[in-house]
Amino acid sequence: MGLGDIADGITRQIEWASDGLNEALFEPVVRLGVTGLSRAGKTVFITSLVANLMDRGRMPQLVPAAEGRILTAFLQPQPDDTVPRFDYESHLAAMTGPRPRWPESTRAVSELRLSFRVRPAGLLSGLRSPRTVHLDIVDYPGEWLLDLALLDADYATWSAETLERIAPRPMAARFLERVQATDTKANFAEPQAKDLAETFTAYLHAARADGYSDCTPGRFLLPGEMDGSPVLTFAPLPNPDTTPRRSLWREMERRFEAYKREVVKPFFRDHFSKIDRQVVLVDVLGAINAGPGQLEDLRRAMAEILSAYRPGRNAFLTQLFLGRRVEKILFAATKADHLHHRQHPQLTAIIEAMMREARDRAAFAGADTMAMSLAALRATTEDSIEHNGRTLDVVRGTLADTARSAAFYPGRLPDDPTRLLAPARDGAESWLDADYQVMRFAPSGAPLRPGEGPPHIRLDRAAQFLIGDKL
Ligand SMILES: Nc1nc2c(ncn2[C@@H]2O[C@H](COP(=O)(O)OP(=O)(O)OP(=O)(O)O)[C@@H](O)[C@H]2O)c(=O)[nH]1
Ligand SMILES: [Mg+2]
Repeated sequence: MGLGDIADGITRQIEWASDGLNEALFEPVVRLGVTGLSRAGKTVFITSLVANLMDRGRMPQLVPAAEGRILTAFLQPQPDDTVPRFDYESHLAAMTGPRPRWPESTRAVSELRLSFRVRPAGLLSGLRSPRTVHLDIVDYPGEWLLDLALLDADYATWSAETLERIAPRPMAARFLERVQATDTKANFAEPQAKDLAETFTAYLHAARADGYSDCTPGRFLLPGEMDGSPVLTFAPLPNPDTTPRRSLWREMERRFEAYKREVVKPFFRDHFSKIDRQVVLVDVLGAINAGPGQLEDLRRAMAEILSAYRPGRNAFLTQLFLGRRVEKILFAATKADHLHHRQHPQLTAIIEAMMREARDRAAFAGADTMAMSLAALRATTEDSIEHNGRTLDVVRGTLADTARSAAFYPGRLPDDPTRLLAPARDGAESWLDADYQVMRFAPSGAPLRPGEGPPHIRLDRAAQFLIGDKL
């Protein structure tokens, strides 16, 4: 044994000793950020993760569970008294009950604390008593996430970019006509502002229904109690050469700034500033199915959101993340149960390529990142069928709309992700090589077995990456 080894051994023991002291004083809290646009799969992910952490029979890849060191996992009152509790029981009952269905789209923020009693790992583990670790998770409507990108923009820039981007979209025609007919230098009048905001909101709803991701301001889609208030009564307008006082443009600009200050900042300050681990859920398959325009839109929206994690990008955000950094970021393509597992590597390659830009920036900020494909709640089984003399790898499930059982082949994803991402970037109108489809399957409804959570794909590997080292 060399001198180095001895010294190493000593410092490690000292670290252990001081760890023990800290743990006696504090119960460590891991705050997991579950990030994703609307319909990405956040609520399903949180519900299934919690269920599978409480009953760990389907979590072999979560090392502390496999080692039998998690003694119990139980729900506790959440730490923030003013935030509603995540309705875990209702969501789980909806998905695993006798008439299985997916949870409703989320309309407000909620929070959950899951606490673990764990036996420490390592040589001295027998000498140390079990410790408590808390996992805090927040759920929120995905629409609100996009607003993170607004913090960087002033009204003139946001307006110009938005008007340019939506110009080719048919559902924007009515709003753009209104804009054409508007004199932005004229004196401000509330009915005109209201009309513009309503027409713009109608466009946002139509765009989202058509699979577009970039639908800001997010609260226009889900206003809640702010409905009709001035912070939600503005719209993008072209930049006039002069902006007289009391003009429509000036007041719209003021409201845009108020929206950022009164709506966007408080949300991110309250819910994003303390995050240590982050999972970014992306419905890649849904976007591929919607078309090249929607895939490119999704890529760009995610890149914008994630660039918020780059230090120095914006004074407010730098302040927000100051002194803390997200240590691990997992990029996950959700709903992978729509594909036979033979196609999962291709799906993973696509999300990896899509997130490259964002991932490099996060890596720059020192985070450990990983990409994978998963299904938080597996709704299908795999099969192979003969079709026109070929064997097709299909998935089987119950269709959500008709309750009929169906075998389904979604199309073959290319081995090289640029086969999809390049035409999307270049503005292609449809996919050349293949036709992609996504079916909406209902949750399977098979009763949960004792000691097991709902079926999933790779949720245990996701959990190991995100929190395995903390347990
Ligand atoms: N097959 C399958 N479908 C899923 C899975 N996860 C989510 N889905 C589908 O995606 C839809 C949206 O999932 P949610 O978890 O509600 O999405 P969200 O991110 O919470 O959406 P918002 O609340 O609108 O922000 C569900 O209603 C399901 O149809 C999955 O693991 N497998
Ligand atoms: Mg939700």
